[in-house]
Amino acid sequence: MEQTFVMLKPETVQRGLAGTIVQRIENKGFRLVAMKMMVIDESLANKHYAEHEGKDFFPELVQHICSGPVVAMVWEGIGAIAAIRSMMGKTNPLEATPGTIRGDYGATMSRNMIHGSDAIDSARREISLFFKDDEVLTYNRTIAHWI
Ligand code: IDP
Ligand code: MG
Repeated sequence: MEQTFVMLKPETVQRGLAGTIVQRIENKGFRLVAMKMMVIDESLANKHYAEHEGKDFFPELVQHICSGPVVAMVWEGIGAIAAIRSMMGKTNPLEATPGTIRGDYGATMSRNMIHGSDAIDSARREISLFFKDDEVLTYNRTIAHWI
């Protein structure tokens, strides 16, 4: 069982697509174990995107992710990290396959709708940046064995 950090970026909230995208991940069968709306401050944005510090797009990236409410979530399931990355599609929405989230709803790199952790280590790191331990829930669903 894996946990992954997923964030719906400000453009997704502004465009009224948050529910649609949450629905897609729910429909796939993954379990939502934490969720909150928040406005990210610059310090958290810098930490979250630390691997991109120094790149030319970094200042715009940080400025944008702090520009309005986001939806931060933890999703759980077998192979959840890679599977949700696959559902997201390529970073550049113009290259993302139709049927993926970015392929269906995005048009530019800087407004590509969704963030998802790319590995076990980054998932752990990102979850702990955004959520306290007791905000990530443990519960069973009776339909689990049908998924
Ligand atoms: P990912 O979100 O698919 O993991 P990363 O390479 O980790 O992609 O980049 C983080 C975010 O930074 C991307 O989702 C995108 O919004 C933005 N980004 C990445 N590369 C560029 C770029 O070349 N120009 C503008 N924005 C970029
Ligand atoms: Mg990334």
